[in-house]
Amino acid sequence: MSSSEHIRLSDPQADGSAKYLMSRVKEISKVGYAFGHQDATAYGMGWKNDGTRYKSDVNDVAGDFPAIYGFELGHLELGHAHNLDTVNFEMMANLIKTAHENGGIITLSWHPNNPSTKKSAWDPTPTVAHILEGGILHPKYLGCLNKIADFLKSLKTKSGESIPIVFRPYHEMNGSWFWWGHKNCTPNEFKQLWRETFHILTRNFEVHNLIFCYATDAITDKKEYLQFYPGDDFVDMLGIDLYHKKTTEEYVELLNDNLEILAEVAKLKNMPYALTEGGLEGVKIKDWWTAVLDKNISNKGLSWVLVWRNASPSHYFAPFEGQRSSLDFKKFKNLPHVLFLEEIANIK
Ligand code: BMA
Repeated sequence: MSSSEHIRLSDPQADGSAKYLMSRVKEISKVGYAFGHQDATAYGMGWKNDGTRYKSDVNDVAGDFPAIYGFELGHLELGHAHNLDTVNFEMMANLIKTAHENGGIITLSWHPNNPSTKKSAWDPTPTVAHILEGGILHPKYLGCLNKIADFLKSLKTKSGESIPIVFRPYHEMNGSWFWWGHKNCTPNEFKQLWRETFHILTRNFEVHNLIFCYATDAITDKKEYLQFYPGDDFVDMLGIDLYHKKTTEEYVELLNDNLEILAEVAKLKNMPYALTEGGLEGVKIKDWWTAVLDKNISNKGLSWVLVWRNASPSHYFAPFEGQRSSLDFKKFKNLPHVLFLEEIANIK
């Protein structure tokens, strides 16, 4: 059994819910690792939640829901009712509440539009310097964070307790596809962006239910992992996003090599860590879950692995009924060290 009494988070005013979540996250890796899915209950193959049901492709196949629930905040900063992947924010808040009340863990990513050009997060036009304190777009950025803060603070249980969140902003910054990424801003600008965002959320807007997670894309070494790291006072947890894009051999090497580096950094910092995004698009390999994924991540000390969203027949990462890896996914689910909702709910 864990105790959150001695947990310290980067936000000195972090509330009890965030501390308790941190103790659970640490506890998980002592037992195994948890399974997560992005937008698990928002939509899946051939269905979209209209707010009237609670369903997930993962549950349809494996007979249990994921332990970790990824949701995405992109376009909340614009005041839109739906995120960039057409998920309604009010419904998302309800799905978050249910997942939390069931004992699941919530992690939020954020693909904000480029504040300078108003185009997507993938518009690399340099903008970070403009949104920092003193920059021409700083007031606008404060407005964006105000909306994010309001949403985060609105996440409460039926009895009014705050719902803790693993917040994973500005991810994959070592790649250059996002406006906050490598080459589109300097490491110092990135670090400043992270620190200011941290202070604005926690001090100005008094958001205290967050665990801050720093997550890169695939790396070549420890130096690359830490190139944009804002400092131990601003981070609680570490992550890395690793997708199976090329051959199995290449992915096996990537998992082993990158997760070893991640574990080394995390152990030095005494932080929990996770494979914060991953998967094989279309899960084309029948026994991918046990033969590729579990085989290469089970002994790495991870708290979880989260596979990306089941968006469409050409963009999905978890099985659904009849999908070719379904049988293997059930085997994966039944492995004693692989934790789905029922098992994680018992980790107190
Ligand atoms: C990417 C893709 C996009 C999506 C984005 C944010 O990996 O899935 O289609 O908009 O994540 O969820």
